[in-house]
Order: sequence, then structure tokens, then C-alpha cells
Amino acid sequence: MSRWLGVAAAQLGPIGRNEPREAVVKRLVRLLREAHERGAELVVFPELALTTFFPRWALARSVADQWFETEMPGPATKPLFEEAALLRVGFFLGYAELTEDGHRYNSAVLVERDGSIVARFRKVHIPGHETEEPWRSFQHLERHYFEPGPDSFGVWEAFGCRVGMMLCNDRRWPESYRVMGLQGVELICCGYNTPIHYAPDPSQDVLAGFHNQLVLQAGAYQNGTWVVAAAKGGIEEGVDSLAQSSIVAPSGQVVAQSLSADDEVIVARCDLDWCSRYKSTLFDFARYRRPELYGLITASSDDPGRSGPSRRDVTP
Ligand code: ING
Repeated sequence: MSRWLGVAAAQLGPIGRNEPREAVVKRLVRLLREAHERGAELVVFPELALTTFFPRWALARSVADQWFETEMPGPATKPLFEEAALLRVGFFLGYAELTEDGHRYNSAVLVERDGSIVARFRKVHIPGHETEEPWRSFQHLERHYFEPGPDSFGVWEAFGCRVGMMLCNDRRWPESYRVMGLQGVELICCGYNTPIHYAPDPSQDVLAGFHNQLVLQAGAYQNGTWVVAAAKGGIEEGVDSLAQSSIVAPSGQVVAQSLSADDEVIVARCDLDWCSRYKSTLFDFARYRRPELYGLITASSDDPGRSGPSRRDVTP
């Protein structure tokens, strides 16, 4: 008998710099209610879903801290937790985390259908730059505002399956999916804020949607897992951000995708046993992987002792 789970990606349109959390939470609750009405038991919200994507500006920490959460749930987010528990719907929510001992992370929380917090994740791959670069039409100062998460990617038993989490840039790195794949992940929650313009190489702008689909579909297929990815899209404070929220099957097929760049719910009924059709055949890791030959993957890039062909051996 197959295990089925109704899931939703709850895409957000732009959040203004001065939009109060309370107003944003009302939008999240509205999306959560629609997802529930359409059969979802797990709703995936975007990265930094409570505020505008503030790393686009160079601001004093005292200013930027207004967009960080010191508690989750806090007064402004409690209505979302309460409505979800009432409807018995779980969710994944991205937010900026300020810890008691002063650490700042780009985080997400996974909440079960009874309102309990399953786990918290802190973004591993922090893109962008550390200091203001005036040549850019807008900044991407995530490396100024956030520390990289200290923990690796985890997988937790929840929603009747094995659930993993990642945030935005994490989805571009195959290691993110494989670390979860090696833990038997069956459904990965992901939120993202992706400006379409990539200042270091504008030739990539036109490929923003293709690259988004490429990495989500490859990661799903190569690890036999569902991937549910929710965007904050549209033109937010003058910056056009990719929407294209997607639900991807273990086969790599896109089973649902957003049509707009605004608040929008997409849903899918996920056959969780579809995962094993890939994990126990083509991607039977125990039978076919050759980890003894993959040492370079975890060697740090400037590791002098790393094995494998050195640059000298590679013909130009
Ligand atoms: N955003 C981007 C992402 O990886 C980026 C960084 C922007 C990459 C534009 C490429 C082009 O989707 C976050 N928040 O990681």
C-alpha cells in the first residue's frame, strides 16, 4: 500500500522593505489555508519568508537586525503556528535567525502537523560577497549578514517519511542532495530568493529559470527524492527575482510549477514509495557507488595532499 502525502509550495510575491511581519504572516496564513483546502498536509514557504530580502542593501547591523527573529515562534509568527496546528498542516518556513549568543543565520524551521518543531536548519552555502561592492546595481551581502550553518544537512522522520531541508544556494550544490540522499531522504523542502540578474556574469541571467530547474530536477533524480521548492519572486524593491516554484518527483519530472511571480499555491499528491523505485535500482548506493574513489569531493580545494590527477597531468 503506497504512502501518499499532499504537499504544497506556497510561493510569495514581493515583500516590501517596510511591510510589517504581521501583514506578511496574514499572507502566509491565507496561503496555508488554500493549500489545506487543496489537500496539502505539508506547506513549504520560501527562504526569508517573513521579510524583504534585505541582503540587497549594505546596512548597519543595527538596522538589519530588525529583520531577524530572536524566537521562533515569536509574537508575530504565532498566528501562523496556531492556524497550522488547527488545520493539522505542517510547514517549512525560512527566516533570519539571531541567536541568544549573537550568531546570525539564514535559517528554516520544519513544523509537524501537531504544531511541534521537528528541526531547525541553517543554510550551509552562503553566496554573494562580504563587503559592499558599489559597482553592482544591487548588493548580495548574505556573507556580510549571515554565518554559514555549523551543521551539515540532516534528515528527519516526519509526515510519514524522511524529510530534509536546504535553502536557496544550497540547491545548486550536488553535495547538498547527496548528503541527504545518503541518509535516505524522500522529500526535500527548499525555499529561495534568486535575483534574476547575476552581476558577476550577466550571461547567466537568461538562464536563471533553466538553472533553477536543472539543479532541482537533477538533485531529485540522482537521489530518488521529492523536492518541493518555494520562491519569493517578482520585483521586490526594484530587484526582479525568479519565481518558478516547483514540485519535482524522484524521476526528475516537474509535477507542478507556479505560473505567476506573486503569492501562489501549487500542490501535488506525492507517492512516497516512488522514491524506492530509484533508490533500490539505478541509484542503489550500497551496490553501485564507489566512495573509495571519491576522496577529492571532500578534500578541500587547496589540499596539497589530495589524490587524483594534479594540474600538471591535465593537458591544456
Ligand atoms: N540566492 C541566489 C541563489 O543561489 C544567486 C544567489 C543569485 C545565484 C543570482 C545565482 C544568481 O539562488 C540565494 N539567496 O542564495
